Amino acid sequence: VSVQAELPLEGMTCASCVRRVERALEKHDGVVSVQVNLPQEKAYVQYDPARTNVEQLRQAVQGSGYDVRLST
Ligand code: 9UX
Repeated sequence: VSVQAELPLEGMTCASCVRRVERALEKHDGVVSVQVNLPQEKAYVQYDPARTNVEQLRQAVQGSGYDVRLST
């Protein structure tokens, strides 16, 4: 089972940023697939909710030097 999260990113301004965020998320446990859209500043992450969650994904993004805008 996997679900999709749409993460609003901050601090990405070039294609290398996109690759960094993608790689950080791709190697994260439980992540199935990642697509980062630069103009939208969004990461679309397919993940297994039994193995990870949005907060952990957010920490993975932060570990790569970027941030996820907190939404309510
Ligand atoms: Mo591009 Mo991103 O020169 O942190 S890698 S702006």
